[in-house]
Amino acid sequence: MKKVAVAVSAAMLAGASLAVNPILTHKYSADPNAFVWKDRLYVMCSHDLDGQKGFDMKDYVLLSTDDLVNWTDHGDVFVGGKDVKWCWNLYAPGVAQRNGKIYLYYPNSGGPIGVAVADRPEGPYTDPLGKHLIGREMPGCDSAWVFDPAAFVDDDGKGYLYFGGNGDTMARAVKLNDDMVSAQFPGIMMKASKDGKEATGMPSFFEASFMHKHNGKYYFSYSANFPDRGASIDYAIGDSPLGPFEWKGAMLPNFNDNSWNNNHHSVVVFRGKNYILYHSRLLTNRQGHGNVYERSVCIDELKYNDDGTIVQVVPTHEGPKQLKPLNPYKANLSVTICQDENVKVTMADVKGKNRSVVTVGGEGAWIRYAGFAFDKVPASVEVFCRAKGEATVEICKGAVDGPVVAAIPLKDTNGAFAKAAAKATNILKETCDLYFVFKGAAEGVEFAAYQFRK
Ligand code: FUB
Repeated sequence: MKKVAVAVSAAMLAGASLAVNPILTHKYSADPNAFVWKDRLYVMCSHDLDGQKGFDMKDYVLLSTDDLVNWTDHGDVFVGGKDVKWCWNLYAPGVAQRNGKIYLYYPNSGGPIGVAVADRPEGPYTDPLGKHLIGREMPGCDSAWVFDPAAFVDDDGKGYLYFGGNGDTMARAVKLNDDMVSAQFPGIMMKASKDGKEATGMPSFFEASFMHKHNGKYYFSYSANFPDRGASIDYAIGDSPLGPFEWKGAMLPNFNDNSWNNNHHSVVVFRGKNYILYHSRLLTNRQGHGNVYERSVCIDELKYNDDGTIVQVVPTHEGPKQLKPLNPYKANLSVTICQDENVKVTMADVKGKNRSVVTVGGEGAWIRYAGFAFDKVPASVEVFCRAKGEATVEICKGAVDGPVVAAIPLKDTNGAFAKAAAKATNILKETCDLYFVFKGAAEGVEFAAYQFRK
């Protein structure tokens, strides 16, 4: 990704340091499908390519967090043409889990829809059918766009797949069989009544179907169309996964940071609170690109009124509060990041394991890790890197030009990942953010992990 034009200095931090939206700043991401796996929040996202001029996405990027502020970039976990042979233009994904397996539903652009299976969100994924699961030719699946799959497994274990696009009568659902890789036909048209009138379709339905359950009620949400509703995320409430539904209006109206362009969302409960994930054009706009095809995923809290309707979401730059601090004394992955500049996340062989690591773009690149709790004054800190020349990892407190906590010299590591360490200073028993700033011949340095020592 091109360098962010904005440098974070101590003077700027008063406002900027609090902002954790968008949740990923070294690549563009869109169409977030959030789910909880083993008490960790995961988000499978479309991966908008730098500078793309249309929706040309080739893979999905997987993020996860346990504190809502530092997000692990697991890399591009599902690649069109590689993990699935017949699909190469990956639009919005949908994820379900059942019997300890992950089911990933994906469209090839505007359709058809396939399914892939894995033992964990990071994959590897296999394509059990070798062809699509849902196509326009299948009974009741004649939506204009057979895309934007959203999977939902009800409390009774029954699975559903929602999809479709481009018209009030184009939202569809199929029941999934227990194997999650076959479905029951015909597909069913999703309908909601509006203003007391009989339901003939989903009012102003455009794309981005999603289903969630709250207090025994079913919430079907979707992006409404531009002419009627300005691509707001609207919703309808019903008593069963297939309706009947009553239209309730916008849960996430469109907004300026999104350049009033398309949106796509999901809703998730994590550690007792409700969240909405959606995309915006905040990062590309901040970078001065203003490219509507470079989207970025954001998260905010979602609240309900007493009558079960949703309090309209006002997108924030701050995002939710950090749920728990980072532990500086454990081995932390370099790719669990709050914000960064001029770095990439790439795959590398680290001690025999194929893992995502940070690759530094050049001198001055930095990574912010938010909210460490130092319960004791640290004596030293070590990083695990692969380097080719002489560089320094400068760790600064609170800002890229904040007090220097450590300056760790890196030397040529002869093609392998190796430890480098330095004395730690300037840290008390305190909670603070740390910036890892790369100096010297830092371009190409691969950074895997770090750990403070007491
Ligand atoms: O990301 C490509 C398409 O844009 C998605 O499939 C739609 O929902 C919209 O977000």
